[in-house]
Amino acid sequence: MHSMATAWIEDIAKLTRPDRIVYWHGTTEEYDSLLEEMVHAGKAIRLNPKKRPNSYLFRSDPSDVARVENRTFISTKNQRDAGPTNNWVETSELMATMSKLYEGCMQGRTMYMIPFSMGPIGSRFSKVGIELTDSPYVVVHMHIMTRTGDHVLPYVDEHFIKAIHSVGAPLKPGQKDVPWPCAPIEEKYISHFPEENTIWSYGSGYGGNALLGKKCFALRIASALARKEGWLAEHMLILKLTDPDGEVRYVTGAFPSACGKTNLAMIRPSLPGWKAEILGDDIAWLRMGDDGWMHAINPEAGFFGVAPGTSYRSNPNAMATVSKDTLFTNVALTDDGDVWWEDMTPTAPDHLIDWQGRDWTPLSKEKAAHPNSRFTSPIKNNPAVAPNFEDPDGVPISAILFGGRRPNTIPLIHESFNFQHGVFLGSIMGSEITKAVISKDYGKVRRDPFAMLPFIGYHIADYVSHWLEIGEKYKHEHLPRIFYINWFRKKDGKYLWPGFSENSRILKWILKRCEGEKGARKSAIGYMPRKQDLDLKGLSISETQFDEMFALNPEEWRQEIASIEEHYQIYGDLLPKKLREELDQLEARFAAIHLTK
Ligand code: O2Y
Ligand code: MN
Repeated sequence: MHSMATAWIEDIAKLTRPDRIVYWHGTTEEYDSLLEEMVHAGKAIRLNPKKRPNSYLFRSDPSDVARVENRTFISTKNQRDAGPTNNWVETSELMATMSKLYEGCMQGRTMYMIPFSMGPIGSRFSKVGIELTDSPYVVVHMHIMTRTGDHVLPYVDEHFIKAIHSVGAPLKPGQKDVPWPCAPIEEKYISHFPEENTIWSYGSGYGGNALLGKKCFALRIASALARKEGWLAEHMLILKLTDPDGEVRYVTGAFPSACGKTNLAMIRPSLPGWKAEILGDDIAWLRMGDDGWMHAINPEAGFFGVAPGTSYRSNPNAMATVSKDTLFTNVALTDDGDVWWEDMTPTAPDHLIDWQGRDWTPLSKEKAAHPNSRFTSPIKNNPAVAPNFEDPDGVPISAILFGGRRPNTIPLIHESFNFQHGVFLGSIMGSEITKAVISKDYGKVRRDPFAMLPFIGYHIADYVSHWLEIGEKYKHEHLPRIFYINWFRKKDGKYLWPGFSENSRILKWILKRCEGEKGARKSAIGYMPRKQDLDLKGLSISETQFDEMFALNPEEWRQEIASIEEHYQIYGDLLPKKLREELDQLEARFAAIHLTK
């Protein structure tokens, strides 16, 4: 162990005062026995091994069910460096507040020391960290989501990421523990110190708040590191596509939530002869390779996927992945010891135990599984995992896909004019605010630039500038082409595009464009396919339907430009000039169409 790591662990142990410290070596035996311990302690339920081998169910406290953005902080010395999209507290002030909370916070508990690698161990792309946590739930999840254990230790040097996590619920001598200890909302802190390579999390045991390798490290801290070191840490899937001639290409894609990102990452193409394999469903680290291509790795080793909505129809590969070796959180339990969630099957079972441990029938008013209930499975269990998933050099990226859920305005697919215009498309990404969210903003667009709004670990203006600088620096290299997708355009309340496995037809067009094939017309917003450019064989898409999917309605675009203008206000004076130029040019192109009419 590096001496800096030893000293740090000793300091944190002195501060938090756990009853014992356990070093996680990363073996299957430890994993099995920790789960056994949790089952005995009433913190986990072993599922029926005949139905779901080597799988467990956890139920969280009802108050601790998701990431807590209003309790998530980017702490820097100067507020300017965190920017307008992050909650900021000055470094020494936040450290003082949290040190007070950490004092004795692990009393009565075990502190686990988990060395972990984000990315294949030893790859030049990868980064290592150590998470100290008093949650056995976190330990078994980190075991799946990252590469953990002794084999990481040789790579721990002075640059390791220091990640501390406590559920914030010390136990007095003799005090009985609860199944899911956590602290009240106002005491939760998910704090990031990008200038110190440090994450301090307190009070929540759930997902992104507690599995610190994921959003905290691989996105927020890594995005700040990436800026310093000249690469990109992005909220993107990585997909490998092989055409019928055996030609292999890779794409990455960033989408706001509820846009089918996991389904696309696990697509089964409808086009004959095409194969899709998955490298990642959530996070990609991208950097230029020596071959002049931008390469991507997935820093994670597991999926932490949303369960509700996942079914053999929507995502058969996900269903196969979770058929064994899976940890479930907040889904329902069936009478035969298996799991269930909304839309897993066309009809619900007659009786379940819901995510809060209560009897449930189809007549119950509440959902059986929490809407943010999760499955945690190793990526290698996905039947379509790419065999080169562990390649330490990553994979060369042909295209970057951006997108959003928009019932109007945005066509099914368009390609940016160039990389800079592609960065503009990333900066204006967003989805329509739906009825599901009761809000005065219903029908407006919620912008989520690069799907990174909650995950940029520094000033958003510096983030988009960094993208633009990458474009400038590597303009003579093989930069990925950038596309914008909207699977969700509607007419009379009905989706115009069938989606799911038919999306392979759009992927085919994207790859043809990357190969330099013409197959497109220039429009005011970018390049779009004509009907003859898309492989629509076997689909019945009428001329009218096609035109509706690609229509650019001038009035909708007038509103869109105004809405982008409004969104750009968050940058204040710091909006990069190149983005302003792109918006002005977009407006001018629509004005020119108007004049020619
Ligand atoms: O609520 C949580 O803690 C999970 S959030 C999450 C999990 C997996 C992948 N992406 C996300 C996200 O919020 O983007
Ligand atoms: Mn995500």
